Amino acid sequence: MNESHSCFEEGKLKIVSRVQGGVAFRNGELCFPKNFYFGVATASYQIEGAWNVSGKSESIWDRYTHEHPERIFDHKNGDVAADSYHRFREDVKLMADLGVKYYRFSISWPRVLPTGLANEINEDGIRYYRELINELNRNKLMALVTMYHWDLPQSLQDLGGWTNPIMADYFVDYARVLIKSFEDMRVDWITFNEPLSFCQAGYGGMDAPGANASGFEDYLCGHNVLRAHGMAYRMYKREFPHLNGAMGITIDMGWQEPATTSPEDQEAAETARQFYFGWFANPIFSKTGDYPAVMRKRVDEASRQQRYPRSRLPTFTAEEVEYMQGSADFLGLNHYTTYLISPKKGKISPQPSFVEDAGIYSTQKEDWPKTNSTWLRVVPWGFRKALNWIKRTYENPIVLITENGVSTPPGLHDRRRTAYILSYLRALHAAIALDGCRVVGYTYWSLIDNFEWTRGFSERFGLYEVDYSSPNKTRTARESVKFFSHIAKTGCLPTLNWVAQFQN
Ligand code: GBE
Repeated sequence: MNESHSCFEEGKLKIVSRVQGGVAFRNGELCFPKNFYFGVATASYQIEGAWNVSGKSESIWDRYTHEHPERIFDHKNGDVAADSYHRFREDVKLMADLGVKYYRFSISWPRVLPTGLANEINEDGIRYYRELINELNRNKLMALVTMYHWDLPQSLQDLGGWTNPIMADYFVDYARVLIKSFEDMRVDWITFNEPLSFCQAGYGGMDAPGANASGFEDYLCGHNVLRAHGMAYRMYKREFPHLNGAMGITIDMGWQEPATTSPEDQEAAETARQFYFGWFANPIFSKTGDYPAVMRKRVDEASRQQRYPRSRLPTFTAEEVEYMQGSADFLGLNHYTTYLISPKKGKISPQPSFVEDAGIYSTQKEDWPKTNSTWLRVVPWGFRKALNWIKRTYENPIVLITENGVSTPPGLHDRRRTAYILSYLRALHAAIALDGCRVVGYTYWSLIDNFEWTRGFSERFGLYEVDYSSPNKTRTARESVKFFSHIAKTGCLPTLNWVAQFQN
């Protein structure tokens, strides 16, 4: 159990044991363990464009942005975005220059299966992703592929989307097509990106498909996504044992800090962690294989008071618990920021909602540094606390940071990005070296500027700037590229003197 091991071996994310030891100072720089890898991330709808090209069908984000431009901050959409469908070779070149070891990207389901179902495979869709993976592997980059980063085929939404239990079977069919199509290549898998985001915001908030049924549909979505994940994982291990690849799920966790040291605030913060993270982590990474107890208790109780004959939170069968429990080789963690939590006072509202069920009130501290995203303040210590909470709560699982990053104003001078990455990586280093958290890699979000969902193109997370007005969607390195590539290439955090050299 204790030997130091690579998580990526022979080009595969082969998770065998802990990455530990080898944490050191070299030339005055703080270094990560030898086999700790750095990567960058994107997602299909956010960068590809080519929304109706070569047999791709409509996704829920195509439909949503076309029918409701007013719900997008700048009234724009991902029809063209950074045009990575045509410019992926350039993107791979950027990554090779950066010196990262892997690329986390996602596959557009409607590009591969235009009907949403496995009756018809769009060969051009498969060709595109095969060429991308080939290009990566040729450049000694590994592929970490997200199967679902929110762009559901509209045809499946028409059947109720993730609220329909049959979706779990359809997802397994889709997953099997993907695994088979790239069987001869070096690929590791993430089933879902941030179920909390697409279930809560998609079925009870502002994201596609724009359903407005929090307290019902978000729970149904979560339920079926968890089933889909568990079933896909078992299928992978049963049908493709020879591939010896890794499969995990990505869950996002902002750190929920109690607003004060009062017992009420501390309890509310723990409830928030269980509702916002445990909802998806508990069934997979805890021994119970089920929803967190506090979530079960609160939603059951609220449902009873609201006179529903049954809880709005569905129940897993014993068989479902069995296949979900332990169904991941690693926990993909997206982390950006921190919140202050206190209990929401007053009676349970007659109107069902996820936030009401959790019964928490969330803010951020005014003096935490702001960024170009309203929701994102710079609180690096929250990262270390989140990692330690995960370590305690789920018996120190293997964690891969699948997203962390910050938006900056347009332009190439992005000292705030450099400062953000440096401070968050120091916190991460402490979590590994001092606290013994088993984190095996760090993925920066994002390689290039992209379509930020309801925030349109107004938020720029890229290490490379994209000039959307230029015909070639020109990518240009920001200052932070020099900084991040030093880290990716050496595995060490540069000193402040080093950083100061190129910042002006
Ligand atoms: C990730 O989610 C996504 O996986 C990725 O696709 C995205 O590009 C990246 O974030 C950067 O945004 O009204 O502005 O306060 C806040 C991170 C919505 C978690 C934003 C939803 C952060 C959860 C809405 N949040 N997101 S508001």
